[in-house]
Amino acid sequence: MKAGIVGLVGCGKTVIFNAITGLNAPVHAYSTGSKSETNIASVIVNDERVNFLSNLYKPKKTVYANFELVDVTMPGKELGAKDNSKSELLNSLRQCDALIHVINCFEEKNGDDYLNAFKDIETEMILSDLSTVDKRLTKLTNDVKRAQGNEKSQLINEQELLQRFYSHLEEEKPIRNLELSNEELKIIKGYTFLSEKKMLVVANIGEKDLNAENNPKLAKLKAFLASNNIPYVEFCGQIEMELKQLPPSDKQELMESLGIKEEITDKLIEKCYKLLNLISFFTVGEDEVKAWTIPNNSVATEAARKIHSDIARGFIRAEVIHFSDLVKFGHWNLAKENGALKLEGKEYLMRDGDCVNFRYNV
Ligand SMILES: Nc1nc2c(ncn2[C@@H]2O[C@H](COP(=O)(O)OP(=O)(O)OP(=O)(O)O)[C@@H](O)[C@H]2O)c(=O)[nH]1
Ligand SMILES: [Mg+2]
Repeated sequence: MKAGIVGLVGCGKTVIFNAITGLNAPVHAYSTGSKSETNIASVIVNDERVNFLSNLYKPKKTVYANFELVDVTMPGKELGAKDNSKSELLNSLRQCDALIHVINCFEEKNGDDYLNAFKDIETEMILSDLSTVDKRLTKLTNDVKRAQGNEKSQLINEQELLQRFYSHLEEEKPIRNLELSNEELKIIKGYTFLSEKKMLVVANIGEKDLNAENNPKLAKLKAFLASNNIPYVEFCGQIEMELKQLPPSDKQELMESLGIKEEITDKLIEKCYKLLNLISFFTVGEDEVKAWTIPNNSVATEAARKIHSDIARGFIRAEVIHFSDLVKFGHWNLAKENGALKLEGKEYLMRDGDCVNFRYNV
């Protein structure tokens, strides 16, 4: 999974990036803020289940899922400023599966500003999509004229859908808010609309607001996000970044004294999994224990394809034991003897925590 961090200049994107990755990328005060800089890192998805399986099998290799994070500096104060670095920036965000939208709530401002900050970025993404749709529609007008038969009707379908998008975006509404059928989703699969991406909002709060419950300054932003079904979390980026640099024992102590229950990395990754409706399955053995990430509602062949297209192509059966049964019986064979192993076919709906051995033949 790949998440992109967005937000206005100096809102704490790089601080949050550092807090998640434990890296030390230069923050705004030390960077010029005028040129576009990109920080990319990959963090391991901490999963107790993988730890357990690794202990059980003592494999040569243990592979956790990966969470890739992209942080880009907003060039210039003016978000609307037209320059190449901005389109470069938006392009790197287009490649992401989800967006983490950071809002500066650590500086003293009135509550409206937080919501405005959110809307500024949202508008930027909407305008970018509007321009994509506009260009495509212009091209489609010509293509539709030339095309015939089946191709023509496909292009007309696309045209109608994009016209719907256009009117919606023109009202400054994100594509995310439109209800789309599976057919429609298929049509736009090749596009990477920013305002369609699932988004998680991080209120980057000040140190002194750390344990302030129902902070009135945040009320307006929270109400807006709730009514738009956009998930929201609060972090103090600065403290989280400092925490990450500490040795584990000191970290635990400081977390307790500050009343921080869960580390930012785990919490954000968990939220992103939920946001994208992702689940994990595991392959286990003496050679390797590995976690795989797939969309919820994937069937067995889709899970198999994640490993290798050959396994999906030559799929015979999936031998499945759920993680909880492996814990219960403590051994694959014991679980099998007790009837916990199921032989599943191509259409089997994968569950979060399935441990799978694919039988295939190519
Ligand atoms: N007090 C306080 N300061 C913070 C917090 N988060 C970020 N800052 C400060 O705000 C400034 C900007 O933080 P950055 O993380 O560089 O912001 P950015 O969004 O990456 O900025 P650009 O990349 O230039 O767009 C830095 O001086 C940080 O130290 C916070 O939670 N509390
Ligand atoms: Mg930055």
